[in-house]
Amino acid sequence: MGMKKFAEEILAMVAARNPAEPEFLQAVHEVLESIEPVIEKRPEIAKLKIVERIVEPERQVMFRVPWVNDAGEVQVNRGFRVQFNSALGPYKGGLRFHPSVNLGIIKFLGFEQVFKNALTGTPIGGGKGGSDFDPKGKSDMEVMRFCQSFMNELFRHIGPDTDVPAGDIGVGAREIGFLFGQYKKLTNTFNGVLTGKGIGYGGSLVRKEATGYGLVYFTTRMLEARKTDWKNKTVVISGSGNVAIYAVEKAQSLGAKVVALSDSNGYIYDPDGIKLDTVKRIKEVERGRIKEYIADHPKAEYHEGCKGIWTIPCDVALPCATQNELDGKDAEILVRNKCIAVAEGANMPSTPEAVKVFLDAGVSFGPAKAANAGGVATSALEMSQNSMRMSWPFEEVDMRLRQIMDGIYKQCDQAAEAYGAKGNLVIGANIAGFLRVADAMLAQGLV
Ligand code: NDP
Ligand code: 2IT
Repeated sequence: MGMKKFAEEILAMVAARNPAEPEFLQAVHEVLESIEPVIEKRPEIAKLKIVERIVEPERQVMFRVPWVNDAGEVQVNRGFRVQFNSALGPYKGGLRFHPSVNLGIIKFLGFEQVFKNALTGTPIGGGKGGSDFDPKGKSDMEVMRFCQSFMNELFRHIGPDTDVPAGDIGVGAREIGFLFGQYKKLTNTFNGVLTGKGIGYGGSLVRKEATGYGLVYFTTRMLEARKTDWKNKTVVISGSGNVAIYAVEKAQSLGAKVVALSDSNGYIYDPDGIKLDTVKRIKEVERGRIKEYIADHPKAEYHEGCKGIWTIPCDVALPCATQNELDGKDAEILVRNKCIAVAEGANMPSTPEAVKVFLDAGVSFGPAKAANAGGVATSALEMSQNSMRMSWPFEEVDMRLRQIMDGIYKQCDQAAEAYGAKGNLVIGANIAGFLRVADAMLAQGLV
């Protein structure tokens, strides 16, 4: 059987078994395509059905989340936790609260998480969860009641040695705090069951900054491979949430000029460089909209609609908002504008067509499961500190984060070269991540 056929057959099987889950299929497709040469080299992988097993989550939980809004009305949302793979450690991955959440979205995120977590080299399996709850416009008390109800079911499925959730879109320090409080109340235990906790009650320094900082550390290696660095580079970053904000902070500290940010309504362009203090105030304190930036900085422009952000000429683009936010046409514009590097802070922000455009044009491309792994890697460091009942200083966690991102870059680069795809970090990340998980599954038998 030709290898192409092997991948195609598994993909057809996954499509038939998981109808109406386009994002999950998209994520599986990319990995299957990349690992074809591994399947050829390692016959035991096909024989023991490692790929067929890896595309099937170990466990999927869906549950009702009833809660009461400030008007006294009963609301009903749907909760999810997909425990995808525990070959390397307890399930680990974020919770996403966003109206677009459904099982297929959580499965794509969980699937990606398995390989991302493997790349970090830390002992964590992969999982993801969330809800179609929309925190936008809700009061703190509404968010708290929702989080408590969500945890009233989730608590029986998680634990510090079983499954350790964290944040993702719509889930930050506030939500983690409410979730942790309810978990503690229900189980009468104080442990590291969640990461991204507040610093005062078991959180790790640098976790808040980690995904954005890690993204920039990874991109630094990509730029180095082109014999250049961040100095005087014009950078476009989409989104204006946790990942985007700390990517801006680190890129600016290394001499880059970040000129744009966005949210789901539109984008801002500040040719003088984004003033991050303003963005932090609007987004972290006031929970406002990115267009409010213009009130403080009248020389900046606001444009309705978030797609136009990719038409701004830049040297480096960091998509940090959501899946499939950057398509083939956007990629062509970036290439035409002489963009030299794209690294994914969000999960799967580039469509397959966009990835192809970048790779064909020789743009350095850092795929999400490698480039944004700094967040979950630092979550693993939070778990270690919790287990030891210790906390490391900022500099120590930051140094470990930097080492982990360097290690991920090296693994991806080397795997790509070893399998005949020098410079292709997509193939490198998929192969390096897959091999770690596959070898652990082979060692552990049929479970
Ligand atoms: P936040 O909720 O803090 O911010 C999300 C940002 O993306 C907001 O600016 C939001 O705009 C925008 N956004 C979300 N959904 C959409 C959409 N459908 N269309 C346009 N814009 C959208 O989330 P994070 O910063 O934590 O997450 C951003 C991305 O990074 C996600 O893909 C997430 O999976 C990924 N990621 C996060 C990690 C983490 O540690 N937090 C780790 C690794 C990856 P608006 O406010 O208008 O909704
Ligand atoms: O996509 C991701 O890696 C995250 N949202 C972070 C997960 C985590 O467990 O820290």
